[in-house]
Amino acid sequence: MSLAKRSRHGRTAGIPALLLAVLAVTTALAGGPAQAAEPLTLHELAAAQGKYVGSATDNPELSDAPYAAILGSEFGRITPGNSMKWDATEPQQGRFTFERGDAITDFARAHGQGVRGHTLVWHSQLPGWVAALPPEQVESAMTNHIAQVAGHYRGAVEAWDVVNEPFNEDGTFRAGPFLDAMGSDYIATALRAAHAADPDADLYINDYNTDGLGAKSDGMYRLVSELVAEGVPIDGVGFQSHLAVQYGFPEGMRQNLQRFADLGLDVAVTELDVRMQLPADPAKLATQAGYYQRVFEACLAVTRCEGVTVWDYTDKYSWVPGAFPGQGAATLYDENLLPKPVYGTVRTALGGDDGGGGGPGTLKAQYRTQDQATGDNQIKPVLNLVNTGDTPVDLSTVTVRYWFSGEAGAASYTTWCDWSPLGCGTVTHRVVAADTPKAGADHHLDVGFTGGTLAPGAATGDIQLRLNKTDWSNFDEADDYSRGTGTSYTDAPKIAVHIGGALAWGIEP
Ligand code: G2I
Repeated sequence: MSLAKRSRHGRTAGIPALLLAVLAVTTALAGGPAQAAEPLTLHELAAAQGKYVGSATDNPELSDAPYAAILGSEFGRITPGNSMKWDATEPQQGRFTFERGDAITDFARAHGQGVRGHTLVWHSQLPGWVAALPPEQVESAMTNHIAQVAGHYRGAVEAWDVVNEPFNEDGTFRAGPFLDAMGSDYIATALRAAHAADPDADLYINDYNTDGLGAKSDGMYRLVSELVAEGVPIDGVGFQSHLAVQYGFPEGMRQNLQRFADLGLDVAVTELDVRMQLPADPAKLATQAGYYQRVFEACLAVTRCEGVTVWDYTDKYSWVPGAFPGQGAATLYDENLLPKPVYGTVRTALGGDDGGGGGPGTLKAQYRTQDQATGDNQIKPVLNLVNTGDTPVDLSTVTVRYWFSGEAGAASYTTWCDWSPLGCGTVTHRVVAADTPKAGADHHLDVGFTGGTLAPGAATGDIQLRLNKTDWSNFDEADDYSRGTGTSYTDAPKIAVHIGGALAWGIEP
């Protein structure tokens, strides 16, 4: 909607970030201090193009300080994952509780963020008393709920998911107390009640599996076309975008968003994540990165697309493993709150660098073996690091992990650098025991550098490493997580590279 409306929350307007970007460029042109500018955040990158990047969150997570720091800095809008739902706000008829939702709006205000209110009318997380009402009382219960909740958050919420998930997969209306009592008119009634309670909020209908063209999104299209024609107050349509690598990318997502925009409505991606069957592997992660990229590109390509919200930004708090046992790895940050390579993909899709000045995704590890003996008393990995980014990487911020199993014998190790064009004096090496030992990975060789810079496109060349147990007992390398058999260099996704503590390459065991 209008910029004037949006400027209620400073961070959601595009202008400050644009200015910031201009200032950063100006400083560089003026030959200012060599110190690298702070990379723009995801939200700042998006805001420079008139969009927002948001994240879902929830009350228990806000007491996790490192989590909250990233939530507050990297994202421009937040959505309460649970605390504004009916069961949270009106657990008993007429008794309203706003403490948890207020904690979310307080957090947003303190961090200059907007809030997507979620959600006023939904068949799920609905307290039992609603379904138990006689049909003739459902409408007044619904309009009262909306008046109280949207009224309470008036001025604090940018946009409301007024009606959530009203459709079946075939595009017909989903059954529930509201449809049963009022027919599909409940949707218009809910929108009118929300408009009366908060005339400034953008009012959305939100659903999943409507992201691409198909029967379900056709149902949504028919509904909102009628609402617009009838003058019902509706501002936008939300596309949840809970995707999975095993189900393919929604067909025609950009065209789908555009046809709703062409009705004169805003659109938004409201709950993006891309799950996969665990364990993750390079092929699944590549598919996932492609899906994230295409979703962001679709939003950027549609002028009326307001922004993209991820359904929490870290695997630490993703809903996926709880709802789909065996699946996960669906978000941008790992369980240790480190940005994953897909974070860099999203940055690039938003027109930024992939993490900036040593950020994620700028180094890759290659590996070759010169050790065909898997049962002797030494392990001899040869590594090559390549700078795939467009900024120099300070090697003193880089660490590399090669995982192996120690087997029986001494628990202490000796490590060696046999040769490197960097000079073995600049290469540090030690063996670290895993906190959580895994098969083939109860230890790793940890490699670092005392200094040096790797220019864009440059490679370190051979780093020839060797380790043994102090009792010189044998290894069985055949099952070692990071070991490969190739004698010439290939990309090594099972060797991890961290830059400044953030995972830049590889998959941990
Ligand atoms: O299911 C994913 C999302 C699909 N679209 C609508 C969203 O509202 C929905 O969000 C999720 C929350 O992220 C979960 O956190 O909605 C789930 C329930 O439908 C939420 O899960 C529930 C658990 O099922 C409960 O056991 C738990 O008590 O979260 C509750 C609060 O943590």
